[in-house]
Amino acid sequence: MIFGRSERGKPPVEPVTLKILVAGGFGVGKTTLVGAVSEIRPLRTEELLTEAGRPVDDVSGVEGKHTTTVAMDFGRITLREDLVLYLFGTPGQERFWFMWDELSEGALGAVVLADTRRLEDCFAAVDYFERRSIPFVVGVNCFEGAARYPEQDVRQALDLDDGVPLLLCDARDRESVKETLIGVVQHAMARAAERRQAVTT
Ligand SMILES: Nc1nc2c(ncn2[C@@H]2O[C@H](COP(=O)(O)OP(=O)(O)OP(=O)(O)O)[C@@H](O)[C@H]2O)c(=O)[nH]1
Ligand SMILES: [Mg+2]
Repeated sequence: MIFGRSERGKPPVEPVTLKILVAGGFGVGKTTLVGAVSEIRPLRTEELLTEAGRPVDDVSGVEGKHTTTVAMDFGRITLREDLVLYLFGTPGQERFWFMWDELSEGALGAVVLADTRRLEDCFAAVDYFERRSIPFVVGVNCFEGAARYPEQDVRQALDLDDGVPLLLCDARDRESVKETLIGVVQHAMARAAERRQAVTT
């Protein structure tokens, strides 16, 4: 006999779905991060990096990189049976940044991935979310061979507000990425609660 979902004891739960952006500079590991946690085959829009793009596409530090995201990455992860995240990875190269406004529509929050070898590449992403008051955390993607700096130094270099969480992560590791995403959700929820309180007091 086939049992319907509701007959197996628990009533089906309609999950809350939240939209999270994964942003940061060129080649910092955004596509890798979405691919590491997505439970569906991630939608990717990769194009080959070409010889013609060499002067503008700085691959130093990620010499093994042959493709780049031209529109977005899309993935999904169920954090709890009642909480599903839709992940939107942004294109890293500045010439595709016109996509960001579209992608950030309705987003709960964002992860700005940073590579400590090229921190300046994520300044623009930090600025972008600060200006629009979109809650974000900074995820320092720990590439092998990259020097580890004290948290305070990284915060200072990025000129981060004290309230912005800085988390270490490995974009290739599912558990590590999951923790970072939980960090975004918690931070965004806390920010929303603060705002509600500010309105009612
Ligand atoms: N060693 C190491 N390599 C990584 C890590 N994360 C990503 N990579 C590699 O770095 C390269 C860049 O990763 P992508 O995920 O394509 O970066 P991206 O941010 O999506 O790049 P764009 O879309 O072009 O901006 C790939 O070759 C990855 O295999 C990491 O944590 N450690
Ligand atoms: Mg990408």
